[in-house]
Amino acid sequence: MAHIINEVSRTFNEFLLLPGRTRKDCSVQSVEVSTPLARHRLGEPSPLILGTPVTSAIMQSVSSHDLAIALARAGGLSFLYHNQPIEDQAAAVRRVKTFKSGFVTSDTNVRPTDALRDLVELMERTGHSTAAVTEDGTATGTLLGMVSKRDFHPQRHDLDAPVSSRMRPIDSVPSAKGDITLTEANDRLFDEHLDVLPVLDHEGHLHRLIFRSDYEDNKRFPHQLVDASKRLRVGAGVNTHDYKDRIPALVDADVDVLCFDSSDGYSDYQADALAWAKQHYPHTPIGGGNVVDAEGFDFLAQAGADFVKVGVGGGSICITRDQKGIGRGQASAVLDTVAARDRYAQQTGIYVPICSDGGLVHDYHITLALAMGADFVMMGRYFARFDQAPGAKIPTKEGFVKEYWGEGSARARNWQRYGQATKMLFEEGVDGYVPYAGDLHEGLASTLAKIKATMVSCGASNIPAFQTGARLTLVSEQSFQESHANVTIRETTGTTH
Ligand code: RVP
Repeated sequence: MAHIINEVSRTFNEFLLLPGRTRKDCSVQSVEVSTPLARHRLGEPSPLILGTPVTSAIMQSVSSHDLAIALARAGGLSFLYHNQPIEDQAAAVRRVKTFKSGFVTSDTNVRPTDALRDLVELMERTGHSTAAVTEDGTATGTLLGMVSKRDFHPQRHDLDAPVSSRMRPIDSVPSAKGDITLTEANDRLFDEHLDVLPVLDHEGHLHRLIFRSDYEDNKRFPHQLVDASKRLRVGAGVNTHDYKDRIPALVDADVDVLCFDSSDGYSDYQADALAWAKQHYPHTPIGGGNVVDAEGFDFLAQAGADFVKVGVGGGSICITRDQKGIGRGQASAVLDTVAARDRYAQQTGIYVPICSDGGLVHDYHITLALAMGADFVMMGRYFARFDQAPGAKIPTKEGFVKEYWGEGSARARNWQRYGQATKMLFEEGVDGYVPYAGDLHEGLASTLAKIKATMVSCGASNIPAFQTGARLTLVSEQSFQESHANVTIRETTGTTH
Protein backbone atom coordinates (compact mmCIF):
# COMPACT_ATOMS: atom_id res chain seq x y z
CA MET A 1 0.00 0.00 0.00
CA ALA A 2 1.19 3.53 -0.74
CA HIS A 3 2.78 5.47 2.09
CA ILE A 4 0.61 8.43 3.11
CA ILE A 5 2.27 11.48 4.68
CA ASN A 6 -0.35 12.78 7.08
CA GLU A 7 1.04 16.28 7.29
CA VAL A 8 -0.74 18.71 4.99
CA SER A 9 1.29 20.25 2.17
CA ARG A 10 1.50 23.98 2.99
CA THR A 11 2.24 27.16 1.03
CA PHE A 12 3.78 30.44 2.14
CA ASN A 13 0.35 32.11 2.24
CA GLU A 14 -0.50 29.98 5.24
CA PHE A 15 2.16 31.52 7.47
CA LEU A 16 2.87 34.81 9.18
CA LEU A 17 5.93 35.93 11.10
CA LEU A 18 5.62 37.06 14.70
CA PRO A 19 7.59 40.19 15.62
CA GLY A 20 10.57 39.59 17.91
CA ARG A 21 12.41 41.95 20.27
CA THR A 22 14.19 44.65 18.26
CA ARG A 23 17.36 45.81 19.98
CA LYS A 24 18.69 49.31 19.41
CA ASP A 25 21.67 48.13 17.35
CA CYS A 26 19.39 46.31 14.88
CA SER A 27 18.33 48.71 12.12
CA VAL A 28 17.62 48.56 8.38
CA GLN A 29 20.96 50.30 7.80
CA SER A 30 22.87 47.62 9.66
CA VAL A 31 20.98 44.48 8.54
CA GLU A 32 23.21 42.10 6.53
CA VAL A 33 21.59 39.97 3.84
CA SER A 34 24.64 38.16 2.48
CA THR A 35 24.24 34.40 2.34
CA PRO A 36 26.22 31.29 1.29
CA LEU A 37 25.52 29.81 -2.13
CA ALA A 38 27.91 26.84 -2.16
CA ARG A 39 28.73 24.03 0.25
CA HIS A 40 31.36 24.66 2.87
CA ARG A 41 32.72 23.25 6.14
CA LEU A 42 30.91 24.55 9.23
CA GLY A 43 32.84 27.48 10.63
CA GLU A 44 34.52 28.24 7.28
CA PRO A 45 33.21 30.72 4.69
CA SER A 46 31.42 29.48 1.60
CA PRO A 47 33.51 29.79 -1.61
CA LEU A 48 30.62 31.76 -3.10
CA ILE A 49 28.62 34.24 -1.06
CA LEU A 50 25.69 36.20 -2.46
CA GLY A 51 25.39 39.83 -1.39
CA THR A 52 21.63 39.70 -1.96
CA PRO A 53 19.80 36.40 -1.34
CA VAL A 54 18.12 36.20 -4.75
CA THR A 55 18.87 34.39 -8.00
CA SER A 56 17.01 34.45 -11.30
CA ALA A 57 15.41 31.35 -12.77
CA ILE A 58 17.02 29.18 -15.45
CA MET A 59 14.46 30.25 -18.05
CA GLN A 60 14.46 31.72 -21.57
CA SER A 61 12.02 34.40 -20.50
CA VAL A 62 14.11 35.42 -17.49
CA SER A 63 17.86 34.90 -17.40
CA SER A 64 19.40 36.65 -20.40
CA HIS A 65 22.86 38.21 -20.20
CA ASP A 66 21.27 41.67 -19.74
CA LEU A 67 19.34 40.52 -16.70
CA ALA A 68 22.42 38.69 -15.38
CA ILE A 69 24.46 41.89 -15.56
CA ALA A 70 21.78 43.93 -13.80
CA LEU A 71 21.25 41.34 -11.06
CA ALA A 72 24.98 40.80 -10.36
CA ARG A 73 25.37 44.57 -10.09
CA ALA A 74 22.72 44.44 -7.36
CA GLY A 75 24.57 41.66 -5.49
CA GLY A 76 22.45 38.73 -6.72
CA LEU A 77 23.12 36.10 -9.39
CA SER A 78 21.50 34.83 -12.57
CA PHE A 79 21.61 31.32 -13.94
CA LEU A 80 21.65 31.71 -17.73
CA TYR A 81 19.21 29.32 -19.40
CA HIS A 82 20.48 26.14 -21.04
CA ASN A 83 17.59 25.68 -23.47
CA GLN A 84 19.77 27.10 -26.27
CA PRO A 85 22.80 25.91 -28.25
CA ILE A 86 25.94 25.42 -26.13
CA GLU A 87 27.90 28.09 -27.99
CA ASP A 88 25.11 30.67 -27.48
CA GLN A 89 24.97 30.01 -23.74
CA ALA A 90 28.78 30.21 -23.48
CA ALA A 91 28.70 33.49 -25.44
CA ALA A 92 26.13 34.86 -22.97
CA VAL A 93 28.43 33.90 -20.07
CA ARG A 94 31.30 35.72 -21.82
CA ARG A 95 29.15 38.82 -22.26
CA VAL A 96 28.57 38.99 -18.54
CA LYS A 97 32.18 38.21 -17.65
CA THR A 98 33.56 40.82 -20.05
CA PHE A 99 31.11 43.49 -18.96
CA LYS A 100 33.08 46.30 -17.46
CA SER A 101 30.90 48.66 -15.54
CA GLY A 102 31.31 52.01 -17.18
CA PHE A 103 32.71 50.50 -20.41
CA VAL A 104 29.92 50.01 -22.91
CA THR A 105 29.76 48.54 -26.38
CA SER A 106 28.57 51.31 -28.65
CA ASP A 107 25.01 50.61 -29.83
CA THR A 108 24.57 53.72 -31.98
CA ASN A 109 26.96 53.44 -34.93
CA VAL A 110 26.93 54.93 -38.43
CA ARG A 111 29.13 55.09 -41.53
CA PRO A 112 30.47 58.49 -42.60
CA THR A 113 28.52 58.15 -45.85
CA ASP A 114 25.16 57.57 -44.11
CA ALA A 115 22.75 60.49 -44.32
CA LEU A 116 22.11 62.62 -41.22
CA ARG A 117 18.48 61.53 -41.62
CA ASP A 118 19.52 57.91 -40.96
CA LEU A 119 21.44 59.06 -37.89
CA VAL A 120 18.38 60.87 -36.51
CA GLU A 121 16.31 57.73 -37.01
CA LEU A 122 18.94 55.56 -35.32
CA MET A 123 19.19 57.92 -32.35
CA GLU A 124 15.42 57.79 -31.96
CA ARG A 125 15.54 53.99 -31.99
CA THR A 126 18.36 53.57 -29.45
CA GLY A 127 17.43 56.59 -27.33
CA HIS A 128 21.08 57.70 -27.35
CA SER A 129 22.36 61.08 -28.43
CA THR A 130 25.98 60.16 -29.22
CA ALA A 131 27.03 57.97 -32.13
CA ALA A 132 30.33 56.45 -33.20
CA VAL A 133 31.23 56.92 -36.86
CA THR A 134 33.06 53.80 -37.99
CA GLU A 135 34.28 52.77 -41.42
CA ASP A 136 31.76 49.92 -41.67
CA GLY A 137 29.09 51.28 -39.33
CA THR A 138 29.66 48.55 -36.73
CA ALA A 139 30.50 48.77 -33.02
CA THR A 140 34.00 47.41 -33.65
CA GLY A 141 34.92 49.06 -36.96
CA THR A 142 37.77 51.55 -37.46
CA LEU A 143 36.74 54.73 -35.64
CA LEU A 144 36.62 57.74 -38.00
CA GLY A 145 34.87 60.24 -35.74
CA MET A 146 32.12 60.93 -33.25
CA VAL A 147 28.84 62.75 -33.75
CA SER A 148 26.28 63.83 -31.18
CA LYS A 149 23.01 65.76 -31.17
CA ARG A 150 25.09 68.81 -30.29
CA ASP A 151 26.85 68.65 -33.68
CA PHE A 152 23.79 69.23 -35.86
CA HIS A 153 20.20 70.39 -35.76
CA PRO A 154 17.48 68.91 -37.96
CA GLN A 155 16.10 72.40 -38.71
CA ARG A 156 19.47 74.00 -39.48
CA HIS A 157 21.24 71.24 -41.40
CA ASP A 158 20.39 69.36 -44.55
CA LEU A 159 19.37 65.89 -43.38
CA ASP A 160 20.34 64.44 -46.75
CA ALA A 161 23.97 65.51 -46.19
CA PRO A 162 26.39 62.77 -45.13
CA VAL A 163 27.29 62.23 -41.48
CA SER A 164 30.90 63.12 -42.37
CA SER A 165 29.79 66.72 -42.93
CA ARG A 166 28.95 67.21 -39.25
CA MET A 167 31.04 64.62 -37.37
CA ARG A 168 34.07 65.50 -35.28
CA PRO A 169 36.87 63.69 -37.12
CA ILE A 170 39.05 61.21 -35.25
CA ASP A 171 42.10 63.53 -35.01
CA SER A 172 40.03 66.01 -32.97
CA VAL A 173 38.45 63.32 -30.75
CA PRO A 174 40.36 62.39 -27.58
CA SER A 175 40.57 58.59 -27.25
CA ALA A 176 42.20 55.97 -24.99
CA LYS A 177 44.04 52.67 -25.43
CA GLY A 178 42.37 49.34 -24.57
CA ASP A 179 44.19 48.80 -21.27
CA ILE A 180 42.90 51.97 -19.60
CA THR A 181 41.26 51.36 -16.21
CA LEU A 182 37.91 52.82 -15.27
CA THR A 183 39.52 55.10 -12.70
CA GLU A 184 41.97 56.48 -15.29
CA ALA A 185 39.17 56.91 -17.79
CA ASN A 186 37.00 58.79 -15.30
CA ASP A 187 39.96 61.06 -14.45
CA ARG A 188 40.33 61.91 -18.14
CA LEU A 189 36.59 62.56 -18.58
CA PHE A 190 36.67 65.13 -15.81
CA ASP A 191 40.16 66.61 -16.39
CA GLU A 192 39.59 67.11 -20.12
CA HIS A 193 35.92 68.21 -19.85
CA LEU A 194 34.75 65.29 -22.02
CA ASP A 195 31.29 63.75 -22.32
CA VAL A 196 32.56 60.53 -23.88
CA LEU A 197 35.88 58.77 -24.29
CA PRO A 198 36.23 56.09 -27.00
CA VAL A 199 38.60 53.21 -26.21
CA LEU A 200 40.45 51.87 -29.26
CA ASP A 201 42.62 48.82 -29.90
CA HIS A 202 46.09 49.24 -31.36
CA GLU A 203 44.73 49.20 -34.92
CA GLY A 204 42.24 51.99 -34.29
CA HIS A 205 39.17 49.75 -34.07
CA LEU A 206 36.52 50.90 -31.64
CA HIS A 207 36.46 48.72 -28.54
CA ARG A 208 34.28 50.46 -25.95
CA LEU A 209 32.89 53.86 -25.02
CA ILE A 210 33.01 55.43 -21.56
CA PHE A 211 30.41 58.08 -20.80
CA ARG A 212 30.66 60.74 -18.17
CA SER A 213 26.95 60.23 -17.45
CA ASP A 214 27.74 56.62 -16.42
CA TYR A 215 30.07 57.80 -13.67
CA GLU A 216 27.18 58.40 -11.28
CA ASP A 217 25.59 55.16 -12.46
CA ASN A 218 28.59 53.16 -11.24
CA LYS A 219 28.41 54.82 -7.87
CA ARG A 220 24.88 53.41 -7.61
CA PHE A 221 26.13 49.83 -7.28
CA PRO A 222 28.37 49.48 -4.26
CA HIS A 223 27.40 45.82 -3.65
CA GLN A 224 28.16 44.23 -7.03
CA LEU A 225 28.78 40.47 -6.97
CA VAL A 226 32.25 40.14 -8.48
CA ASP A 227 35.01 37.53 -8.72
CA ALA A 228 38.63 37.95 -7.65
CA SER A 229 39.34 39.86 -10.88
CA LYS A 230 36.43 42.24 -10.24
CA ARG A 231 34.36 40.73 -13.05
CA LEU A 232 30.64 40.24 -12.46
CA ARG A 233 29.71 36.75 -11.39
CA VAL A 234 27.31 34.65 -13.41
CA GLY A 235 25.78 31.18 -13.16
CA ALA A 236 24.47 28.85 -15.85
CA GLY A 237 21.91 26.07 -15.97
CA VAL A 238 22.88 22.66 -17.37
CA ASN A 239 20.97 19.46 -18.06
CA THR A 240 21.68 15.77 -17.65
CA HIS A 241 21.71 15.14 -21.42
CA ASP A 242 24.53 17.18 -22.97
CA TYR A 243 26.46 18.12 -19.81
CA LYS A 244 29.68 16.49 -20.98
CA ASP A 245 29.83 19.01 -23.84
CA ARG A 246 28.03 21.95 -22.22
CA ILE A 247 29.93 22.12 -18.92
CA PRO A 248 33.42 22.32 -20.52
CA ALA A 249 32.24 25.15 -22.81
CA LEU A 250 30.73 27.08 -19.91
CA VAL A 251 33.79 26.61 -17.70
CA ASP A 252 35.95 27.71 -20.62
CA ALA A 253 33.83 30.90 -20.75
CA ASP A 254 34.65 31.41 -17.03
CA VAL A 255 31.22 30.66 -15.58
CA ASP A 256 31.23 31.02 -11.78
CA VAL A 257 28.68 28.40 -10.81
CA LEU A 258 26.48 25.80 -12.50
CA CYS A 259 23.15 24.26 -11.63
CA PHE A 260 21.40 21.17 -12.95
CA ASP A 261 17.97 22.24 -14.06
CA SER A 262 15.35 19.55 -13.77
CA SER A 263 11.74 19.34 -12.67
CA ASP A 264 12.75 16.15 -10.85
CA GLY A 265 16.29 16.10 -9.48
CA TYR A 266 15.83 12.95 -7.39
CA SER A 267 17.24 10.70 -10.08
CA ASP A 268 20.22 8.50 -10.84
CA TYR A 269 20.82 10.62 -13.96
CA GLN A 270 21.47 13.66 -11.84
CA ALA A 271 23.66 11.77 -9.37
CA ASP A 272 25.80 10.46 -12.25
CA ALA A 273 26.03 13.91 -13.85
CA LEU A 274 26.99 15.52 -10.50
CA ALA A 275 29.70 12.91 -9.98
CA TRP A 276 31.09 13.60 -13.47
CA ALA A 277 31.03 17.37 -12.95
CA LYS A 278 32.73 17.12 -9.55
CA GLN A 279 35.38 14.78 -10.95
CA HIS A 280 36.23 16.95 -13.98
CA TYR A 281 35.58 20.45 -12.61
CA PRO A 282 36.04 20.26 -8.83
CA HIS A 283 36.55 24.02 -8.56
CA THR A 284 33.27 25.05 -10.18
CA PRO A 285 30.39 24.83 -7.70
CA ILE A 286 27.35 23.03 -9.07
CA GLY A 287 23.85 22.84 -7.63
CA GLY A 288 21.30 20.07 -7.96
CA GLY A 289 17.52 19.86 -7.93
CA ASN A 290 14.68 20.16 -7.82
CA VAL A 291 13.54 18.13 -4.83
CA VAL A 292 10.84 18.60 -2.21
CA ASP A 293 11.78 16.45 0.76
CA ALA A 294 14.54 15.27 3.09
CA GLU A 295 15.08 12.10 1.06
CA GLY A 296 15.74 14.12 -2.09
CA PHE A 297 18.01 16.54 -0.24
CA ASP A 298 20.14 13.76 1.26
CA PHE A 299 20.41 12.06 -2.13
CA LEU A 300 21.75 15.18 -3.87
CA ALA A 301 23.96 16.28 -0.96
CA GLN A 302 25.58 12.84 -0.95
CA ALA A 303 25.95 12.96 -4.73
CA GLY A 304 28.07 16.10 -4.31
CA ALA A 305 25.64 18.95 -5.02
CA ASP A 306 27.05 22.27 -3.79
CA PHE A 307 23.55 23.53 -3.12
CA VAL A 308 20.12 21.97 -3.43
CA LYS A 309 17.23 23.62 -5.21
CA VAL A 310 13.80 22.97 -3.74
CA GLY A 311 10.37 23.18 -5.37
CA VAL A 312 8.18 21.13 -7.69
CA GLY A 313 4.98 22.42 -9.23
CA GLY A 314 4.78 25.75 -7.40
CA GLY A 315 6.11 27.99 -10.20
CA SER A 316 3.70 30.67 -11.38
CA ILE A 317 3.77 29.30 -14.94
CA CYS A 318 3.85 25.67 -13.86
CA ILE A 319 1.08 23.14 -14.49
CA THR A 320 3.04 20.03 -13.46
CA ARG A 321 0.65 19.42 -10.56
CA ASP A 322 -2.36 19.63 -12.90
CA GLN A 323 -0.74 17.43 -15.52
CA LYS A 324 1.01 14.82 -13.39
CA GLY A 325 -0.23 15.23 -9.83
CA ILE A 326 3.33 15.64 -8.54
CA GLY A 327 4.63 18.33 -6.22
CA ARG A 328 4.46 19.75 -2.73
CA GLY A 329 3.42 23.05 -1.17
CA GLN A 330 6.55 25.20 -1.21
CA ALA A 331 6.56 25.97 2.53
CA SER A 332 6.39 22.27 3.45
CA ALA A 333 9.11 21.46 0.92
CA VAL A 334 11.44 24.14 2.33
CA LEU A 335 10.81 23.18 5.98
CA ASP A 336 11.47 19.49 5.32
CA THR A 337 14.66 20.02 3.31
CA VAL A 338 15.99 22.63 5.73
CA ALA A 339 15.67 20.11 8.57
CA ALA A 340 17.59 17.61 6.43
CA ARG A 341 20.28 20.19 5.65
CA ASP A 342 20.80 20.87 9.35
CA ARG A 343 20.95 17.13 10.17
CA TYR A 344 23.45 16.62 7.33
CA ALA A 345 25.59 19.50 8.65
CA GLN A 346 25.57 18.03 12.16
CA GLN A 347 26.53 14.58 10.93
CA THR A 348 29.19 15.58 8.38
CA GLY A 349 30.32 19.09 9.34
CA ILE A 350 29.38 20.20 5.81
CA TYR A 351 26.73 22.86 5.16
CA VAL A 352 24.87 22.50 1.86
CA PRO A 353 22.79 25.65 1.19
CA ILE A 354 19.15 25.43 0.13
CA CYS A 355 17.55 27.48 -2.62
CA SER A 356 13.77 27.90 -2.51
CA ASP A 357 12.71 27.94 -6.16
CA GLY A 358 9.35 29.11 -7.51
CA GLY A 359 5.98 30.11 -6.15
CA LEU A 360 7.14 33.37 -4.56
CA VAL A 361 4.29 35.69 -5.42
CA HIS A 362 4.65 38.49 -2.88
CA ASP A 363 7.82 40.10 -1.58
CA TYR A 364 7.06 38.76 1.88
CA HIS A 365 7.19 35.21 0.51
CA ILE A 366 10.94 35.72 0.02
CA THR A 367 11.24 36.76 3.66
CA LEU A 368 9.19 33.75 4.76
CA ALA A 369 11.37 31.38 2.72
CA LEU A 370 14.48 32.81 4.41
CA ALA A 371 12.83 32.66 7.84
CA MET A 372 11.99 29.00 7.22
CA GLY A 373 15.67 28.33 6.64
CA ALA A 374 16.23 28.73 2.90
CA ASP A 375 19.65 30.30 2.23
CA PHE A 376 18.53 32.05 -0.93
CA VAL A 377 15.65 32.03 -3.39
CA MET A 378 15.24 31.63 -7.15
CA MET A 379 12.51 33.53 -8.97
CA GLY A 380 11.13 33.63 -12.49
CA ARG A 381 7.97 35.70 -12.47
CA TYR A 382 9.53 38.33 -10.24
CA PHE A 383 12.36 39.07 -12.69
CA ALA A 384 10.33 38.57 -15.89
CA ARG A 385 8.49 41.82 -15.07
CA PHE A 386 11.55 44.04 -15.38
CA ASP A 387 13.01 45.97 -18.32
CA GLN A 388 16.12 43.79 -18.34
CA ALA A 389 14.16 40.52 -18.89
CA PRO A 390 13.96 39.26 -22.49
CA GLY A 391 10.14 39.10 -22.86
CA ALA A 392 8.50 41.70 -25.09
CA LYS A 393 6.83 44.67 -23.39
CA ILE A 394 3.27 44.99 -24.63
CA PRO A 395 0.73 47.78 -24.07
CA THR A 396 -2.74 46.76 -22.85
CA LYS A 397 -5.77 48.74 -21.70
CA GLU A 398 -4.67 48.22 -18.09
CA GLY A 399 -1.06 49.22 -18.68
CA PHE A 400 2.07 47.48 -19.92
CA VAL A 401 2.70 43.76 -19.52
CA LYS A 402 5.76 41.61 -20.25
CA GLU A 403 5.73 38.16 -21.79
CA TYR A 404 6.58 35.30 -19.46
CA TRP A 405 6.53 31.65 -20.47
CA GLY A 406 7.42 28.42 -18.67
CA GLU A 407 10.21 26.10 -19.71
CA GLY A 408 7.60 23.36 -19.97
CA SER A 409 5.40 25.39 -22.32
CA ALA A 410 5.07 24.67 -26.03
CA ARG A 411 7.01 27.88 -26.67
CA ALA A 412 10.14 26.81 -24.73
CA ARG A 413 9.91 23.06 -25.35
CA ASN A 414 12.60 22.33 -22.79
CA TRP A 415 12.22 18.53 -22.95
CA GLN A 416 15.58 18.11 -21.16
CA ARG A 417 14.14 19.71 -18.02
CA TYR A 418 11.07 17.50 -17.99
CA GLY A 419 12.65 14.20 -18.98
CA GLN A 420 10.10 13.71 -21.76
CA ALA A 421 12.17 11.58 -24.17
CA THR A 422 13.58 13.87 -26.86
CA LYS A 423 10.55 16.09 -27.41
CA MET A 424 7.65 17.46 -25.38
CA LEU A 425 4.63 15.18 -25.60
CA PHE A 426 2.53 17.31 -23.26
CA GLU A 427 2.95 20.73 -21.70
CA GLU A 428 3.99 21.32 -18.09
CA GLY A 429 4.00 25.09 -18.30
CA VAL A 430 2.00 27.97 -19.71
CA ASP A 431 2.80 30.98 -21.89
CA GLY A 432 1.47 34.28 -20.56
CA TYR A 433 2.03 37.82 -19.32
CA VAL A 434 3.10 39.50 -16.11
CA PRO A 435 2.57 43.15 -15.15
CA TYR A 436 5.48 45.31 -16.29
CA ALA A 437 7.48 46.61 -13.31
CA GLY A 438 10.14 48.93 -14.77
CA ASP A 439 13.80 48.82 -13.86
CA LEU A 440 15.20 45.83 -11.96
CA HIS A 441 17.28 47.99 -9.64
CA GLU A 442 14.33 50.03 -8.46
CA GLY A 443 12.11 46.98 -8.00
CA LEU A 444 14.74 44.97 -6.18
CA ALA A 445 15.65 47.91 -3.91
CA SER A 446 12.03 48.12 -2.79
CA THR A 447 11.88 44.34 -2.19
CA LEU A 448 15.11 44.40 -0.18
CA ALA A 449 13.84 47.31 1.88
CA LYS A 450 10.80 45.18 2.84
CA ILE A 451 12.93 42.13 3.67
CA LYS A 452 15.25 44.19 5.86
CA ALA A 453 12.39 45.98 7.61
CA THR A 454 10.79 42.62 8.41
CA MET A 455 14.06 41.22 9.74
CA VAL A 456 14.40 44.26 11.98
CA SER A 457 10.86 43.74 13.30
CA CYS A 458 11.82 40.17 14.09
CA GLY A 459 15.02 41.37 15.81
CA ALA A 460 17.41 39.70 13.34
CA SER A 461 20.53 41.50 12.06
CA ASN A 462 21.53 38.82 9.53
CA ILE A 463 20.11 35.82 7.72
CA PRO A 464 21.55 33.08 10.02
CA ALA A 465 20.09 34.90 13.06
CA PHE A 466 16.77 35.24 11.22
CA GLN A 467 16.74 31.52 10.38
CA THR A 468 17.38 30.42 13.95
CA GLY A 469 15.25 33.02 15.71
CA ALA A 470 12.19 33.45 13.46
CA ARG A 471 8.82 32.51 14.92
CA LEU A 472 6.04 31.66 12.47
CA THR A 473 2.38 31.03 12.95
CA LEU A 474 -0.15 29.29 10.75
CA VAL A 475 -3.03 31.49 9.66
CA SER A 476 -6.69 30.58 9.47
CA GLU A 477 -8.84 31.55 6.49
CA GLN A 478 -10.36 34.27 8.70
CA SER A 479 -7.05 35.74 9.85
CA PHE A 480 -5.84 35.63 6.23
CA GLN A 481 -8.79 37.88 5.30
CA GLU A 482 -7.83 40.21 8.16
CA SER A 483 -4.38 40.70 6.58
CA HIS A 484 -5.74 42.79 3.74
CA ALA A 485 -7.01 46.37 3.67
CA ASN A 486 -10.67 46.58 4.52
CA VAL A 487 -11.59 49.93 3.01
CA THR A 488 -12.13 51.11 -0.52
CA ILE A 489 -8.70 51.98 -1.84
CA ARG A 490 -8.42 55.43 -3.42
CA GLU A 491 -5.18 54.88 -5.20
CA THR A 492 -2.25 52.56 -4.70
CA THR A 493 1.32 53.67 -5.06
CA GLY A 494 3.02 50.76 -3.30
CA THR A 495 4.78 48.03 -5.25
CA THR A 496 3.71 44.44 -4.89
CA HIS A 497 4.55 41.58 -7.15
P1 RVP B 1 8.12 31.54 -10.43
O1 RVP B 1 9.17 32.35 -9.75
O2 RVP B 1 6.97 31.24 -9.53
O3 RVP B 1 7.71 32.12 -11.73
O4 RVP B 1 8.77 30.11 -10.72
C1 RVP B 1 9.94 29.94 -11.45
C2 RVP B 1 10.36 28.48 -11.35
O5 RVP B 1 9.36 27.65 -11.95
C3 RVP B 1 11.62 28.15 -12.13
O6 RVP B 1 12.81 28.46 -11.44
C4 RVP B 1 11.46 26.66 -12.35
O7 RVP B 1 11.85 25.89 -11.23
C5 RVP B 1 9.96 26.49 -12.51
N1 RVP B 1 9.53 26.41 -13.91
C6 RVP B 1 10.09 26.93 -15.02
N2 RVP B 1 9.32 26.61 -16.07
C7 RVP B 1 8.31 25.90 -15.57
C8 RVP B 1 7.23 25.29 -16.32
O8 RVP B 1 7.05 25.53 -17.50
N3 RVP B 1 6.47 24.45 -15.66
N4 RVP B 1 8.44 25.78 -14.24
